[in-house]
Order: sequence, then structure tokens, then C-alpha cells
Amino acid sequence: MHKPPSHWDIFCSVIDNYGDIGVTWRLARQLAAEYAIAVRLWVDDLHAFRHIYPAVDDTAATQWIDAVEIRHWATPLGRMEPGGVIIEALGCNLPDSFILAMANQSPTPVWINLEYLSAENWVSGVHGLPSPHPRLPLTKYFFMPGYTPETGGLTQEKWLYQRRDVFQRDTQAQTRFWASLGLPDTDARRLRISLFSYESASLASLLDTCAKGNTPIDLMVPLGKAVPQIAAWFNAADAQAGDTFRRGNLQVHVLAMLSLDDYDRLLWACDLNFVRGEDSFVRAQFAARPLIWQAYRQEESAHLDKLAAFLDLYCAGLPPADAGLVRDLWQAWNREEDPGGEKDIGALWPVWLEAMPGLSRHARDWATHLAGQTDLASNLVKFINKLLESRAF
Ligand code: TRH
Repeated sequence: MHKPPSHWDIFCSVIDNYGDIGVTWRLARQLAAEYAIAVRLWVDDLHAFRHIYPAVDDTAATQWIDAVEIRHWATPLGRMEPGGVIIEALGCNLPDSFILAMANQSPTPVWINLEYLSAENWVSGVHGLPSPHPRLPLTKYFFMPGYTPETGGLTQEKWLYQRRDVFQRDTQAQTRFWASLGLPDTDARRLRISLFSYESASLASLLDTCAKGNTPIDLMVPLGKAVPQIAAWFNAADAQAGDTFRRGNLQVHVLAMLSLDDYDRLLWACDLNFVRGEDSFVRAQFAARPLIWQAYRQEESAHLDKLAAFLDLYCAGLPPADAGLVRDLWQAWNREEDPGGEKDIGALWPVWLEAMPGLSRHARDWATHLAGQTDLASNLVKFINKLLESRAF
């Protein structure tokens, strides 16, 4: 039998936005809550963390939240004893002094490189591979999140589906939720859409078509990159949380950024969600509602390969006409070419709205399919235990 590792250190460097901290915090708190693992989470930007989790004190060097010890990852890190498991999340590089301390530990810690999520085929080939350190007696293992059983899976908390289903069945809970955001319970005949996106050349075209269309729409937009563009479209100098703008059949509600768990509720409460990056994208899939994804832009358009790979998986279960529509509209939203043209989101939007009943059924089937898979934290714990067992003999 192997001895359980003392504690786990998870390192998160916020490159930009909120996805890096969203992904790592979610995992850290799940490991603590569901596996009683002592987790120490190192975060270099507590300010970004506080944006999505207001309980965070962005001035504290050390704090405890939800049974996770949160440490500010300052530079230099200072001397400290590495835990039995080290997770280097999302391409953050560990300080050399810390790697040296890991090499001097006996036994050396299990070292995991937790990568970004992708639906691309190569992911399953890399998942679990060892990468020995060129000089030190350390091996780092690739752990690849993904959509198939050959990958590390997706972060899905044990409470997720029950909480979602209770909320989606409970109209009073939804009314209370809208009220907590300062919104009246929206009329059931209006389509409720959330929008979380980067700046986009296609945004004006989307707003145009929504305003001119026959379907009354409430667009909920948490403060962020799209808001200045939306304000400009309404000829407003700027927009604040609490503002509502109206034109034609479109009503836009600007929201303060929600806490991580309220953001889940927003996704569950809306009929359709525009999401981006990694974490909001996955949470929108779990929401069992149709979604439109804007991938995080990468050099040489690598994000378009990620987009195509996900579309192959997601569209496989759709009738050809709907599959074609999802592909065309997502591509239009991501390519931002030809704004106002015939393959632009504005042109495809009316067809999308007509297809909503079928797309909604598919979104539920997809979420059910994902719920049937082993989640990332379980896979990670199993993977690490296996490594430790193999070292014990
Ligand atoms: O914010 P993102 O664009 O983040 C990232 C980072 O840019 C990262 O560097 C990049 O590599 C990655 O994308 C792919 O999008 P994402 O991943 O959806 O993260 C947003 C987080 O913010 C997510 O955890 C949900 C959370 N959130 C809230 O908590 N409240 C809100 O109101 C909103 C809109 C989001």
C-alpha cells in the first residue's frame, strides 16, 4: 500500500481573463469537497479570482475558502515544502527553485501538467504520457481534459446535475434568481439569451438582426469585453451594470459580473447561451441549453481547429440540416468575416431561431451524454493513485 500524499499544490497563473482561475478553482474545491484532499491553490492574480468569487480577499497572502488553502503566488515564491502532488495548470511554469525542492524531496512528488481542453483527436494520444525532466529525477505527466473516455474528462461536480434539474424545474427559484439580478421575471414569451464573448466584428450584425426580428429577446450581458461595443451600438457613451437598452424587439440588460455559481444559474435559466474560452463553454454544455461558442483566439488560427473538432463531436447526433446550421453559425461567429454578408451570423439568425426546439432537445441529449462520463477529478485521483501504487513496488 502506498502512503497517501501529504497535500496537493495546484498552481494557477492568470494569463488573461478568467478561464485559468475558473478552471483551477473549480477543480481545487471539488478535490477538497469530494475527496477530502488537502489542497493548496497558488494563484498569481487574486484580483481576477475575486471577480468570479467575491469571497476572495485579494490582499491576503493566505486564506481558506471552501476548505481550500489559497496562497498568493508571489515572485519569488520563497522557500517552502512541496506537497505530495503538484499540478501545474494550463501551461503555467513552476519556478526553478520549487522544481529543485521537488527533486530533493523523498519520495519525489507526483507532477501533473494539466492542459487546456480540446476535442481534437491527438489529445487522447498524449493523455497520461510521461515527460522526464532532462536533468533532475522528476517526471511530469500530461493530463488532458477531453470529451471521450480516452482522455481525462471534464470537471463535473457531484452536485451539478441535481442542482441544475431542481433549478430548471422550479419557476419560483428562477423568479428569485432574476430578482436577485435586479430583473423582473422575464415574460415567458420572450427569448432569454446570455452573452459572454470577446470583442467581435459580428456583434453589431447580431444586435441588428435581434432588434429587427419578430421574436422579443432579452439579452443578458455580464460586464466585460462585449459591453463597450454594445453601448456604442446603442449610441451610448458607456454602459454600467444595471443599465437596460432597448431597440425594436431587443432588450439588453447589462449585469455585474456574477459569482461562479450564479453564472451557472444564469446559464441554466436562459434559453440560449453565448459563451467563450473554456470554462463558460463547458458549463453551458452542462446547462443542457443550446449554445454558441466563441473560441479563444490563438496564433495561426489554431482555435479554428479546436472549433472544427468540437463541432464534429457535437453535430454527430444532429439531423443534417441542424448540423449544417450549427456549423455555419458557429463558424460565422468565430471567423467574423463578411459582417452583414450572407454567411454572417445576422443572416443565419432567423433560421437558428426556427431550429431552437430541435437544438434544445439536442442540447439536453448532449448534456446527458456528458453526464454519463467519468469526471476529471475522479480520473485524476485514479491516475495519481495508480502512479503511487506502481512506485510502492
Ligand atoms: O474568460 P475567458 O476568456 O478565459 C480564458 C482565459 O482567457 C485563458 O487565458 C484562456 O486560455 C482560456 O479562456 C481558454 O473564458 P472562460 O474560460 O469561459 O472563463 C470565464 C470564467 O469566468 C468562467 O470560469 C466562468 C466565469 N464567469 C463568472 O464567474 N461570472 C460571470 O458573470 C461570467 C460571465 C463568467
